[in-house]
Parts: sequence; C-alpha cells; structure tokens
Amino acid sequence: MPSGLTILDVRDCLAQARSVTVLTGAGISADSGVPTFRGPEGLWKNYRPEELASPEAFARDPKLVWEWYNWRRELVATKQPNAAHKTLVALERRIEHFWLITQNVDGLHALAGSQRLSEIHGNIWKVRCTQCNRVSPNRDLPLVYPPICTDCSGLLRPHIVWFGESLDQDDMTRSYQAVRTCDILLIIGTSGVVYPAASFAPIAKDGGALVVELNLDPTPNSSIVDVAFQGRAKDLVPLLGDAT
Ligand code: BJW
Ligand code: ZN
Repeated sequence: MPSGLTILDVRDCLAQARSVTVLTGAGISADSGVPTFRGPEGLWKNYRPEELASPEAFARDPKLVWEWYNWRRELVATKQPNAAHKTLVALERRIEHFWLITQNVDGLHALAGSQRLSEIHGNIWKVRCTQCNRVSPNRDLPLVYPPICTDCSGLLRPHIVWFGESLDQDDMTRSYQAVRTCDILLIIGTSGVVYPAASFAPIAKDGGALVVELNLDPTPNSSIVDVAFQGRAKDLVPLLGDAT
C-alpha cells in the first residue's frame, strides 16, 4: 500500500499512467466562487434540499424552485474555471485513456475545455420538458417563469438530478467502466456522501487503482484511498500536471 506518497510522487505516477479517471465535486468550483452544498458556507445551510432540489418540491411549487435555480444561474454566470479545472484539461490532452466524472452542474469543466466528461448530476444550463422529456440548452438570464417547451407546451424543469432520481444510464455505464479500469483515480473536492459517486473509491480500489483524494478537509473517502492530501483544489491540482 503506497502510503507516504507525496504529491510529487503522484505527479510522477500520473506521468506514467495510461488510464486515469477523475471524480470532482463542489470543492473544485469553490475556488471559482461557486458555493458548495455542505459545510458552514454551503447552500444547504440556508436551503433544505427537500424544499428546493427534489421532484416533490418542484411538483409542489415549481416557481419557487425556478427562483432558486435562477439565482444560482445568475451567480454561476459570473464565475470562471480556475487552475484546477485547467490542469484537468491538460491531463486529458496527454493521457490516452482519461475520463472526468463531475457531480457539478455549473458547467465550469466544459467551459475550461474538458471534453471526455460526464456531468452525472446534470447541468444548470440545460432544461428538460416535464412532458416530452426533451433536453435543450438554455442560457436565459433570468429565465422567465413559466418556461415552456416549444415542442409540446409542457413545463420545463432544470436538467439536474435530484435526490431519489435516476442518473443517466449511458453516463453511469461509462463512469463505472472508467472507475473500474483506471490505473489512477483522483477524487477532488467532494464530501463523498452522495451515491452513486460515493461508491467510486472502493470500486477503483477493488480494481487495483491508485486512489488519491484532494480536499480541503478529511472525508469518509480519506480512510479508503491510498493517499489523501488536504488543501485547496486550485493549489493542489496544478502540482499534478502542467496547467498554465
Ligand atoms: C474543497 C474546497 C476547496 C470545499 N478545495 N476541496 C445508497 C445508499 C444510501 C443512499 C443512496 C444510495 N444510493 C442512492 C441513494 C440516495 C441518494 C444519496 O446518495 N443519498 C445520500 C445523501 C445518503 N442518491 C440519489 O438519490 C441519487 N440517485 C440515485 O442513486 O438513483 C437511484 C436510487 C435512488 C434512491 C435509492 C437508491 C437508488 C441522486 C443524487 C443526486 C444528487 N443531487 C445533488 C443536488 C443537485 C441539486 C443542484 O445542484 O441544484 O447534487 S445533491 C448535492 O450533493 C449535489 C452535489 O453534486 C452532490 C455532491 O456534493 P459534493 O460535490 O460532494 O459537495 P459538498 O458540498 O457535499 O462537499 C464539498 C467538498 O469540497 C467538501 O468535502 C469540502 O471539504 C471540499 N472543499 N472547498 C478543495 N477550495
Ligand atoms: Zn415538451
């Protein structure tokens, strides 16, 4: 078990690796100014998930839910990818088998240039029709309520995976395969409490990968991974690659 690895050792392992998978969470975007969910400054401190981010909440009061997403869209629109997002783009460009799995809905990985990417909890810049299920991009600021599907006149909802909802099957197949078969799994800025992403560290370990966590604080993953580094994503992740 390679405990005692330094971050520069991990960089050297990455330089040799043919297959790398990365899982990110809200912590990577915290350094761009996007609030996390949990913790003292997190979104759930002021808003309860079941009141705003659940299918029941949307059924009960879609206008309130859209007001909250409108507020977050206005906020995210002012944010830019940081050095951690950019380093992952550089890694993607030089590693043969690379897959980035993000739980973030802010779109900052794609904005940075990531292409081999699964946004497993959706994207705040997409909407989905509650009647015909058509997904479409939408960057309206503000999004005028009620947003209506141009195909069937159904009410549009955020294209985001709420608690109790299924994740996209193709995304999950691809993500599980990437986690199972990688040489290295990097887990960056996630509290590691939300499934299915919470199961990725043990799955990668079972597959024989080197599993590395980068987070401001210890998490439930810290005791599973081979090595955990504490610090800000924008400071730690660039040490692993060649970001500008
Ligand atoms: C920094 C930093 C810096 C800060 N640098 N680091 C198995 C067992 C038990 C329960 C379940 C299970 N399988 C499914 C469930 C139910 C449920 C679940 O997981 N519940 C748990 C809470 C127990 N999962 C689901 O319902 C999922 N659906 C599903 O599995 O369908 C099938 C099924 C359903 C039901 C039962 C069984 C099967 C769907 C989950 C969808 C989650 N969606 C959300 C909300 C979206 C709303 C929105 O965005 O508008 O997605 S929840 C919320 O948490 C959001 C995030 O993507 C997700 C993860 O959060 P994340 O990214 O980890 O953020 P934080 O805030 O928690 O942590 C930030 C971290 O960053 C911290 O660690 C900081 O230290 C760190 N940090 N600054 C580095 N600068
Ligand atoms: Zn429709």
